[in-house]
Amino acid sequence: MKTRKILHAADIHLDSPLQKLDRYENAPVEQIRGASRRALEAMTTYAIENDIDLVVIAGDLYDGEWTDQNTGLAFVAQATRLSEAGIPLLVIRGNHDAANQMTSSLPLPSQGDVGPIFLSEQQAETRVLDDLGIAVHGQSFAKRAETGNMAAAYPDPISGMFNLGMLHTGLEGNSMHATYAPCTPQQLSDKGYQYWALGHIHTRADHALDGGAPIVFPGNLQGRHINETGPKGFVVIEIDDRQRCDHSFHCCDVLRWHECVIDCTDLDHREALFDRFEDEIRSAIAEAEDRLLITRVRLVGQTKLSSELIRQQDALRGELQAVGVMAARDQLWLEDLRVRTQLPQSGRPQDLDGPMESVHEVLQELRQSPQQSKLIAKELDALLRKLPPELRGQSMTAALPTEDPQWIESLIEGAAAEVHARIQNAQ
Ligand SMILES: [Mn+2]
Repeated sequence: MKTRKILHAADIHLDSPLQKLDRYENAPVEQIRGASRRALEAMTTYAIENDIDLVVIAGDLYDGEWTDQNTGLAFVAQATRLSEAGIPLLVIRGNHDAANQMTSSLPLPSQGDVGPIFLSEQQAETRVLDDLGIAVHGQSFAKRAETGNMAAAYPDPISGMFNLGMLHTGLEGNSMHATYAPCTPQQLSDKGYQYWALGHIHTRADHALDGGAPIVFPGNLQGRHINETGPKGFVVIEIDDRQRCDHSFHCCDVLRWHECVIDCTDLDHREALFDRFEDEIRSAIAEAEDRLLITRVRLVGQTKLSSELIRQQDALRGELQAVGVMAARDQLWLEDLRVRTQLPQSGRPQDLDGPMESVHEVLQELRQSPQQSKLIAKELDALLRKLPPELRGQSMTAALPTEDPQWIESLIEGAAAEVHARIQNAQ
């Protein structure tokens, strides 16, 4: 039997709503809005042009109930392209698109002996693709919170075939994700399949045990916000005639989220910061090839410019944007600037006494106590409530995100810099 190729994707979250984009000015909203659809198209094109024999999508194809049928139609269009190219497609539902979460559906291409595109949510099932020597085992989520070990009830492998298990799971769970369909890599490995095609965790990872089958999260197909940085795409599995496989990652994202951390230690003038930023941006742009790069700049380290950088954040944002435009034209958008620098220990006021000492102590207390930052948030919320209703909308909460501890932290550092500078000037 010739080499067979399976494309494994997950967590497409088609048309997932844009979070908090309205808080930004000049955001490339249309490009971001259309990104998940265009990534799905790019994945489909790859499958057609690279002789893929089977495509599997391991859950969360949809972000949830469609706002209108165009989301469903966008998937129908790509499923039809695969069908016309003779490439079977199998999909399981995850927590976001669990059977009881989705009230609308559209007709999809029929696949003859392969059966419907979506696997059952009633029980685990096996689809046998005889001509490929591949057996796919899997089950869709019936409801959002599938908290039992679904894999335990998966069928035994079919000997002589390449057995692939599709599962939407958080494995043993971690603090970042709710635990859905929990199971351990050992339990999956013991099943005796040749490959586990997982979905749910948006960061790419292989949890294979030593000598065991790959247990792979391909990550999501397209990053959706600043916490989903770096190349995104799918995994291609290549199977030889003895059912052994290799797998490799291919990116198909159409825009890329990026965090640009600049260490400002020893920085003594602003131009040096611009140079460092430009270097970072040029290499990130080269790596992103011709994609739009959306970057969040985070300044860290100890520098004597710290107070100035914190106080002049708005001006600095504009300056960095200008540097970005010169380096990358319209291929770069600066999502945000977070100044998290500190004054060098030696630059801190020494031999404090009297009012200076009290000010310093108050600031230290604010920096170190989570209770204090909650108090600040409470004070701000009280002020916000006094605004007339027409001013209190979403854009105000976006501009003053009092629930974000990092934002509160930056307020404290800004205040510290301001007080420090004023006292210095008064001396
Ligand atoms: Mn999920």
